[in-house]
Amino acid sequence: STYPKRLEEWESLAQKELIKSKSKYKSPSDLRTQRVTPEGIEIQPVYYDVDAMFDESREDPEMPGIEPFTRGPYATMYTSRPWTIRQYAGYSTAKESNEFYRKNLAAGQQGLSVAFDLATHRGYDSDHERVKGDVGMAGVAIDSILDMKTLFDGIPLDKMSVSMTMNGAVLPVLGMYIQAAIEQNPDEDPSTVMKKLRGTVQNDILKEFMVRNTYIYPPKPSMERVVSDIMGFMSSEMPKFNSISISGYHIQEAGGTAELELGLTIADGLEYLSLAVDHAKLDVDDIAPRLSFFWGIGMQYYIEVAKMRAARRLWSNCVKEKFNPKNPKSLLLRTHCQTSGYSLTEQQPMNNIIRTTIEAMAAIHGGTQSLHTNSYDEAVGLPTAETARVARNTQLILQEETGLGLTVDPWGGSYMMESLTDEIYEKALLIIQEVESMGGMTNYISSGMAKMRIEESATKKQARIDTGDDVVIGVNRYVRNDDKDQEVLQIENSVVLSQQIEQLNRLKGERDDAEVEAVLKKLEHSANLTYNTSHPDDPNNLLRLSIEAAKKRCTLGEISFALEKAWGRHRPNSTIVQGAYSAAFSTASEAADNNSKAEYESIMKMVEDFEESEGRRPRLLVAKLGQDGHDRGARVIASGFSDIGWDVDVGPLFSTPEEVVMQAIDSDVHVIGISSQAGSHKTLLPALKKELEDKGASNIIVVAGGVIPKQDWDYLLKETKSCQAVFGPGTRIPKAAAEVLSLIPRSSL
Ligand code: SCD
Repeated sequence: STYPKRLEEWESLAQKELIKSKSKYKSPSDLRTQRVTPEGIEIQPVYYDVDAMFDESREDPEMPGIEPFTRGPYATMYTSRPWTIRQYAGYSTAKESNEFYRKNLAAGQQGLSVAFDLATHRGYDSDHERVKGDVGMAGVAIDSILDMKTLFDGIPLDKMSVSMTMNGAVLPVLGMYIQAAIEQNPDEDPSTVMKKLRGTVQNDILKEFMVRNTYIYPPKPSMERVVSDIMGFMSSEMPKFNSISISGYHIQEAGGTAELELGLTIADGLEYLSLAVDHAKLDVDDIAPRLSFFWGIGMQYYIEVAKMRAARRLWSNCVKEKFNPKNPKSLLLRTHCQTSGYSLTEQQPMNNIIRTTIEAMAAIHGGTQSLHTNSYDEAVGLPTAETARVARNTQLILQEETGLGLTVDPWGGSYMMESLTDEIYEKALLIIQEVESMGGMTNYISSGMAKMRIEESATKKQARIDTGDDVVIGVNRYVRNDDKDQEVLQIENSVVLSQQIEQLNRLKGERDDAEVEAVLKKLEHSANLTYNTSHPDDPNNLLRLSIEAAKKRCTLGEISFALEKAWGRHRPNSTIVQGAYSAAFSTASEAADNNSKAEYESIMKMVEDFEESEGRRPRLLVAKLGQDGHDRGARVIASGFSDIGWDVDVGPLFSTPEEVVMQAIDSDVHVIGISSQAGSHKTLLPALKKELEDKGASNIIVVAGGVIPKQDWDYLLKETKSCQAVFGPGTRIPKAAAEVLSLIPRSSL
């Protein structure tokens, strides 16, 4: 027989061990189903290279720095330059964020990564009525160039590499950043300063429409005018700046599997290149080398390393096939990584340090260029100075104490890793082909397919946790109830707000109104043009005009609104995925906890009893208040409750308390469930309660969930009585559904 002898020998040994240990697995092949990943990959008990067993003559091995770059974009990788330690941060005012950045740089951080608040993301000045609860909460508030100059005070922008996570309001933010750099160097020619700027802007609007939701304008002008003009302008004026950071991170955070994250993100990248080449008539070799990527790194260690290796091979092969560039750099996938926020637990927060360390190692073994490690308190709020230090030190220790960087692609050649890399490559390629068959990513997103796939995956993921199929220590196994409350950073929203308004008034008092008017008119005029303005010399190029607007002291809200007048604001529609949650309970593996199935059935029965006694099902409105667009939690709750038998309405994103109350009354719901992830709960929940009272609808129950620190529970439940229950992160859906149901007063009792 040609069956390798050692393999036979292994199988018989393994069989003996299984019998001896009285394992529930009857034969070695049963071990394969021990762990099926959410991607549907069966992790094998042992990998081997069948070909090598028969044939000693091996192929020329892949090498780092050489096409298709599976093993890394650079030949020497960390052996000559380690990854950049780049911690994402920003909060409250520009002044406070600036102080924080300077301290971090002094303590070993190597590059900046700016987090903006949600008002800024969505193109509103801090004094706009829709953003009262959002100013300064989840990032730094930027209204004008004055704030931008403060943010980088004492940090030389012609030297420091700066990343900015901005997508919706990317034009005013870039305009202000570039003008701030120019004003830092008054003796130099502006164009010389721009040529020195190093960094990255996220500018990845496609994934905003899929998952992150901080868009402003509809897809067409967002792509054909905003992204396109930025790519065009940067390609010649700012050649060291990465014009897009194409993000899979947010797809993973939204509950997407690794194959979805990889496939959809590479497809996004191909769509941006098509936009540059076909629409903007730019040269692929002027654009592709400055596209960069961004991955989320979760707890599936092997899968994450394989995903990063497959990503480089995929990008290289796809770009070559579709665009045939001449510059080898056009095929290089360079990436930033961030450890997973999703994997962090509120319970036993110290465990998060361990999770983050393992994820950081996966990013490093995957060959990342730049890395952010999360702080262990981020399941409940923004990091404190103390927890941010632990997160940064995690990277310093990995970089300087361990020797992890001494070998390039240490997993290369491992039977397991090479096999997983191939497998994920193939799975992601199928997704890319599905996208291409629908005419590219813009069409795929507008058809609703992208969102549907991600939400289905998110709902299944939640069900894997709720059934116990996926173990999360402290959440569904080894649970303890004696956790001390975690101290969290408290931001005084009203203080930030009043400082921002003061600064805005100062700006408006000092500037030349006629000049402001004139440049805003130019922006609006350009937005109404129908031809391609991406060429850097075009006087109507929107980034060129945004720099001029920043120079003339236009505010972020004014610049955004000038464009909004021409394009309008994008309004998303919302549908709920059905059946995915309950399906996971019926197919839960043997490893799943049987009690969880019984619990699930008993809560379905409670809902039926409710319907019998009340004449209708319990009805829930799931709503999001303010500019917080993180809607995975809200959508998973909506799907889960609906599968359990509730009638569920999902309110539109970015609602005001008034709008939520109106919808609740119109739909005659029993309960409003508010999902809050961005820190505005202390402002907006009391406002919601007041509105319910004003409208005579205090009978409607309010419950809240999401990222709400324990310290705030009393304020919400007792002091202001603005809701009747709060559910922390990691609450299992059946438990929440039972508790909420018990809060509804029965008319028949
Ligand atoms: C690097 N270089 C080498 C080398 N390694 N040269 C020789 N040998 C080696 N081994 C060179 C590179 O070519 C480059 O020069 C320079 O050194 C810098 O290296 P780099 O690899 O480009 O690293 P960096 O400058 O750090 O850039 C990394 C990315 C960049 C390319 C990935 O785009 C980046 O920093 N992205 C960060 C994005 C970010 O912070 N995102 C946060 C998102 P040249 O340039 O001259 O070639 C946060 C977020 O969204 C959170 C969630 C949310 O808010 O919703």
